[in-house]
Amino acid sequence: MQTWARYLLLVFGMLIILHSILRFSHEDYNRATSFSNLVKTGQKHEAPLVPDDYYFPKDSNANNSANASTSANANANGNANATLAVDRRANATFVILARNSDINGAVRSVRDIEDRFNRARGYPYVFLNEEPFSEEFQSRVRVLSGSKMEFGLIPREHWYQPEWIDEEKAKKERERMEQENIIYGGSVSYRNMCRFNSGFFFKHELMQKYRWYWRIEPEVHFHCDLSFDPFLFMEDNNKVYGWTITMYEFEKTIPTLWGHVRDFMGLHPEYVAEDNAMGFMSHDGGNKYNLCHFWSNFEIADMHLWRGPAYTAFFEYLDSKGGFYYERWGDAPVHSIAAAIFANKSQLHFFDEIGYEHNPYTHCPQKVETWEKGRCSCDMATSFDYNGYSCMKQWDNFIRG
Ligand SMILES: Nc1nc2c(ncn2[C@@H]2O[C@H](COP(=O)(O)OP(=O)(O)OP(=O)(O)O)[C@@H](O)[C@H]2O)c(=O)[nH]1
Ligand SMILES: *[C@@H]1O[C@H](CO)[C@@H](O)[C@H](O)[C@H]1NC(C)=O
Ligand SMILES: *[C@@H]1O[C@H](CO)[C@@H](O)[C@H](O)[C@H]1NC(C)=O
Ligand SMILES: *[C@@H]1O[C@H](CO)[C@@H](O)[C@H](O)[C@H]1NC(C)=O
Ligand SMILES: *[C@@H]1O[C@H](CO)[C@@H](O)[C@H](O)[C@H]1NC(C)=O
Ligand SMILES: *[C@@H]1O[C@H](CO)[C@@H](O)[C@H](O)[C@H]1NC(C)=O
Ligand SMILES: [Mg+2]
Repeated sequence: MQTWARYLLLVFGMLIILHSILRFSHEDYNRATSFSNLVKTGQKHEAPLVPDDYYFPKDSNANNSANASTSANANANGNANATLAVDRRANATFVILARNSDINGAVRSVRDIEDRFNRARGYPYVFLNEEPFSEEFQSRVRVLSGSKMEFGLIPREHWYQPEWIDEEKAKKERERMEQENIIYGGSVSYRNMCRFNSGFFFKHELMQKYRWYWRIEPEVHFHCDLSFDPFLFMEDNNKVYGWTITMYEFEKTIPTLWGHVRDFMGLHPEYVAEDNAMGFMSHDGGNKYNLCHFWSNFEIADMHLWRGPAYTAFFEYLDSKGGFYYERWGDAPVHSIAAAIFANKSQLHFFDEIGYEHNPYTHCPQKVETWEKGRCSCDMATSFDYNGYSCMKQWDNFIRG
């Protein structure tokens, strides 16, 4: 044998020995490299996909909406029932909360959603801010789309810390959380934002004329062509809350939240849906919260859910406890827990088709056909779904029953 070949063999042998040692001594290493994990990419969850009926004819994205519906009638795609979605439009809007300083990120997000979806659909936008949007902000996003765009000022009482919050106590808690390095622990404006997104955005006058919304943040990315209308799919199928990423919440931001949720459910059993999704968030019948929630920087949802009596009472109850300021409750756990208890589990929908990125995480479709159909720019292998910090496993188990 050649000398180099012998060396190669030796190195290879040592690698195998090292691998075996690591396998037995490090559980994580074993999990990350086991054969089943390495080949599993592509066929993990069995999430139901949006039926072909909802896909537009193939060329509809290349045209503006008026022409698109003309070609749709010709049924260019050969879909048996493409008309299910093409000529209809939902009572829906995009909603983007942003500061004037978020302008570049807002432009990128609108550019993405226009290219991947809305150029062919023409849904309107509502931008919200606690300060007036600058002329520059307005003109730089307006230029991106022919869709209607409205720019709203948030009423003071929907945004700022209420008078009845004990500022001395709130300040002490902020300082403590900052010392503990809790993300945004010292920020008042972040708390205003979380409370606004939890209880007020759907009350804004510009939002009143709509039933459905798609929440978009500055600096997010849409990685796949969306050749179906998620609003219509949700409306037709009695869905109320759509999401793409689910993960664990930092417990230190919500120490007392779950206790208040339990108390509320005790006070108002009439609001709790029969076939709810409590089992996704608690493995002991609701006693302990497993911290799973939907990442609410992406949401497609029915505002009837937030405007109805159950959520209205729920938000008022939580708000009265002061936890948006004394702790740092996020709109993500508040919305998620509410959707899980006030809606039936079949009304919560995971959109595998929607490639979505909000730094640092990306959801990329997990089926090759979906990824190809969407001409996705994301890497399936780095999708967040089965990251150790994701709650997708809990969702799968819950849905499987
Ligand atoms: N008008 C306004 N919008 C805000 C303010 N703070 C946050 N936002 C918006 O609220 C949304 C969430 O804020 P982010 O700072 O992105 O919070 P996050 O997504 O939890 O954290 P990041 O990881 O930093 O993105 C985004 O749409 C922001 O543009 C604020 O003080 N005023
Ligand atoms: C449809 O497309 C044609 C040619 O691309 C264009 O001239 C026309 O204005 C479009 N129709 C509408 C209603 O936008
Ligand atoms: C645009 O729509 C017209 C029908 O109005 C269709 O004939 C044409 O092929 C479409 N263009 C593209 C690029 O798909
Ligand atoms: C298309 O869908 C509509 C609405 O569900 C239904 O009434 C119609 O029969 C369907 N048409 C075909 C050809 O399947
Ligand atoms: C859209 O929904 C809103 C809120 O439910 C409602 O007030 C409005 O009348 C609806 N518009 C249409 C055209 O159905
Ligand atoms: C949930 O499902 C039950 C039984 O199917 C039904 O009675 C109830 O109205 C549903 N609740 C909602 C909010 O749709
Ligand atoms: Mg963000």
